[in-house]
Order: sequence, then structure tokens, then C-alpha cells
Amino acid sequence: MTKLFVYHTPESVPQSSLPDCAIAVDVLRATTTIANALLSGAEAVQAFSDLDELMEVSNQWDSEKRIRIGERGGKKVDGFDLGNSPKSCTPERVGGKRIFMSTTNGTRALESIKHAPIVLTAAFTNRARVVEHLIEIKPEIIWVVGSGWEGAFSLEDTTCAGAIAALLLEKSGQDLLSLAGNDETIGAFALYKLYRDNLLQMAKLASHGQRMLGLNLLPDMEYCIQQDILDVLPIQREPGVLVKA
Ligand code: 3SL
Repeated sequence: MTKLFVYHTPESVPQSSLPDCAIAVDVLRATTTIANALLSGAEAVQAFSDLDELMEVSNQWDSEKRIRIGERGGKKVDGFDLGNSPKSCTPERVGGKRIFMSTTNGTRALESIKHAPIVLTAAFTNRARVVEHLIEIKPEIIWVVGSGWEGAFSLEDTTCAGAIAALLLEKSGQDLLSLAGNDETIGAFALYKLYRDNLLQMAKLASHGQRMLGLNLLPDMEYCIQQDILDVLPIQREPGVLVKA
């Protein structure tokens, strides 16, 4: 029997325990970008919350075999190869390369769970593959951690957590009462039920959705709210380093 706990932000993750499996979610856009990068053949994605540390570690890598992705406030960081657009991670750009990535919130969510025995990343785009894996490995305790925005709740990440719960309910045969480890899970499931037929409306209402619209990033938003389109399972191989399973 699985218990699923949803946490809206990295800051709300318990400090005194670890789950069997932890999943970071940053729909707009870090975990969507990670899914694309690995599906496009990146060797790995190495996540950093700190830009200076990223530069220090990536400087030791062959410059032909690395791509630096840096985003702050929705914009590309000066001097980085790419911003955080999933669509920029094409096979031509990232194939065979190590991606060194730092984003405002998504990489902090990963940092907060990096000591869990199994760490995955999920977005709407690869939700089905993630849930398929959960059904295979049957963890007793799962955490789904939304990235939020600078410590605050974000609508799109919790809605995606609800999408994961909904598909897990369908595939496992458990009911909501036995699956939900906390009230946040029930709230996330309810949010997903409210918006599942119009995820674009949900994303446009979200504060980060508004920020993205202000930066002319509607095409990225439209991409990120597509469900179950990517057959890719990002899994942590060592703390902070994700590969395609
Ligand atoms: O907050 C984050 O980690 C980013 O995903 C934000 S953005 O979508 O790249 O603006």
C-alpha cells in the first residue's frame, strides 16, 4: 500500500525523515526542460541551486561536451548557453552533452530531496511514464514536491502533483483515503479534477503563468501543459545528477 504526500514547496519538506521515493515537480519549466533534455539524448542533467557552484563544477568539464542552462526570474542568465526553455533542448543542441542547470525554484526542489533513495522528476509531459515506474517499484512512501515560487505555493506544480495522484489512483486501484498521506494530496487531487480539461486556463491564471505571459513565453506554457506526451523517466544517479532510466 502506497502513501503519497504532496508538499507545495521545497521549504515545506520534512527535515527529519526521508521517503522511499521523492519526485520534484516544476511544470513551468524546469522539470519539463529536464524531460526534454534527457529525451533529446543529453548524457545527464546536473542541477545546482547556486550559480557560482555551477560555474566552478562545469569549468572542469570539456567545453565541447557541456551546455549551461541558467534562468532567474524567467530570463536566461547572462553568459549561459541557454535559458530554461524545454523546446531549446533539441537533439542537435544537447545530444551527448552534460547539462549544468540552475533555475530559480526547480533546482532548489531537487536539492531538497536529493538524499532520498530514489529521486525522480515529473511534469505533465512525462507524468504517465513516472506513474508507470511507481506502479512497478511500489514505494511505501512517496513525496511529490512542488517547486513553488521563492517559497510560495504555485498552482501549476500542485495541479501536476494532483495529476500524478489521479493516475496512480487509477492504475493502483487504491482509493483516495488510503493513498493520501496528507491533506495537501487531497487538495492537489481536487485542483487537478477542476482543471484537467483546461490546463492552459490554469497555467494562465497562475502567478508564474502571468510572469511568463509578460515575457512572451506563451508557446512554452502551451508546451508544458501537454499531458503524457513524453516517454522519459528522469532518475537521480548520484546527488544532483539526473539521467534517463
Ligand atoms: O523556477 C524555476 O525553476 C523555473 O522553472 C522558472 S522558469 O519557468 O524558467 O521561468
